[in-house]
Amino acid sequence: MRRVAFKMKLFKGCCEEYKKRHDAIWPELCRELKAAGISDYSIFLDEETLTLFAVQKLTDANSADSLPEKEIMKKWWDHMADIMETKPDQSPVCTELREVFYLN
Ligand code: RM4
Repeated sequence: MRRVAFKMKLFKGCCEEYKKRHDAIWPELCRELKAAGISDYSIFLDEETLTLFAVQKLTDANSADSLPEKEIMKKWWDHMADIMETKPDQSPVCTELREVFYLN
């Protein structure tokens, strides 16, 4: 098991909408994320900079790399593309972050 963290960026004026959409996240998408070996997945928002900070656990045998090919994942990214920075394929612009401290 390893933990990864990354950041994404929200568009101005979309904080409440982002929270609302995640409060209503599709159960099928959650199942797909978990099946890919993701757990303990949190996304925090810095309302000052609109930076989304995500942290999650990945199993050693995770298949998170295959998520971009899943229909439900593509559908979710399309659904979110109007409120956050995305790449041409609609997936969010994600920047992986380096861990500099951990207290277990
Ligand atoms: C985010 C973004 C991520 C996804 C989560 C559930 O807004 O789309 O890629 O993993 O939602």
